[in-house]
Amino acid sequence: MTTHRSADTSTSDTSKPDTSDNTPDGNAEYGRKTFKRSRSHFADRITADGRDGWPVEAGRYRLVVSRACPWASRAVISRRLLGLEDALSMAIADPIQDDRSWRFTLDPDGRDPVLGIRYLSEAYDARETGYPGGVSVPAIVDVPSGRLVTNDFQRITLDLATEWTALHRPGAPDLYPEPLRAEIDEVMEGVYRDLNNGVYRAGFATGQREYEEAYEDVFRRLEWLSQRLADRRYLVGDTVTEADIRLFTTLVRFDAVYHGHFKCNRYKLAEDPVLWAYMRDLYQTPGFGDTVDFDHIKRHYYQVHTGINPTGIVPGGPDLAGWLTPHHREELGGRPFGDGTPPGPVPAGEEVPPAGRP
Ligand SMILES: N[C@@H](CCC(=O)N[C@@H](CS)C(=O)NCC(=O)O)C(=O)O
Repeated sequence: MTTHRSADTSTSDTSKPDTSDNTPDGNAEYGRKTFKRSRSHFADRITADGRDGWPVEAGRYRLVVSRACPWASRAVISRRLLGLEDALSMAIADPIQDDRSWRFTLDPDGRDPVLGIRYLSEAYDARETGYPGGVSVPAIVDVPSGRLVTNDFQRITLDLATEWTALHRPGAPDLYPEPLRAEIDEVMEGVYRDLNNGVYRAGFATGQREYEEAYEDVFRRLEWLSQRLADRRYLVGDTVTEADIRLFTTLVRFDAVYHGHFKCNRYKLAEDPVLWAYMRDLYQTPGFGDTVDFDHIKRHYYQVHTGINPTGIVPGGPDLAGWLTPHHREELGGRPFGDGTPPGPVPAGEEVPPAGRP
C-alpha cells in the first residue's frame, strides 16, 4: 500500500506544517506554524553541454504537468512561446490526485502513452528506489530510461529559455534577456515570496496571525504590481519575459480559486482595472490563455484540498466571459514578442477542452 506522496504540504496533512526552512528564498521569520513549500529534490539540469548527464536533445524528454498547477503551468507556457512542442512532448496528469499522487487517468487505459506508466511516482521510483519525498509537477522524465530528471520548478523554465535555444522555433522570444536578468530576478523574488507562494501561505495557514500576514503580503504586492503596470505593458522591459509568465500563472487563478478557497478576498482581480487589463492582454496573447484550463484548476483546488473544503463542492463561478473582452493595453506600446513572432496554433491533441475555457 502506497500512501499519498504529496510534495506540496498544501495537499497533504496541513495540520503538520513542514517546519524546515528550505524554500527557495526561505521564510524563517514566519515561525513554526508557517506553510513551507518543499524544496525540489531532483535538481539535475538539462543543458546544452549536458554537464549533469542530460544534454538537450529533441524527442528525448517528456514534460509532465498538471494544468491545475501554477508552477507546472509556467513550463507549459514557456514551451508554447518557445515553440518546443515537437522537441519536448507533454503529458497532462488528471487534476485530481489519488493516494499515489499524480496519475494519467485522462489517457486511454490510464497510462501515459509515451512513458507507459500509470503514475508519475513510477518515474520518481525509477530514478531513486524508495524515494520518500513528494511527487510533484512539473517534472521532466527521460523517455528512454523512464527516469525522472528534474522537478525543479524554479529552474525548468529558465533552462527552457536559455539552454534549449538550439531547438527554439524561428521567431521565438527571448524570455530571459541577459541585460534584464538582474531586474527580472528581483521582481520575481518579491512576486514569489508575497504572491506566488503568498496565496498558499494564506490558504494553508493554520493560525489567524499567519493567515493575516500572508493576506497582507498578497495585497501589498498586488498594489505594487498595479502601480508598476499602470504605465508599462509588461513587468520588465517592453516584451513578455519570464517575470510575466510567473505572475500570469498565479493571477489567472486568483478569482477562480485564491479569492474564495484561499481567502485572499480583499478584492477580486477583476476589480483592479490595471491588473485585470494586464491579465486579459496576456490571456489573449497566443501561448498564454490557450494553455489555461479553468476546469482543471477549479476541480483540483476545491476537490483535492479537503482540509479546507471538506465538501469538495466546486463553485460555479466566476463567469469567464470577461477574459475575452478588449484590454486596450496596446496603447501603452510594447511588443509582446520583441523582434520575434507569436507561436503558431496549439498542436492537435493539446487543445484545452471547452469546459476549461471562456
Ligand atoms: N513543491 C514543489 C513545487 C511544485 C508543486 O508544489 N507542485 C504541486 C502542484 S501545484 C504538486 O505537485 N504537489 C504534489 C501533490 O499535490 O501531491 C517542488 O518541490 O518542486
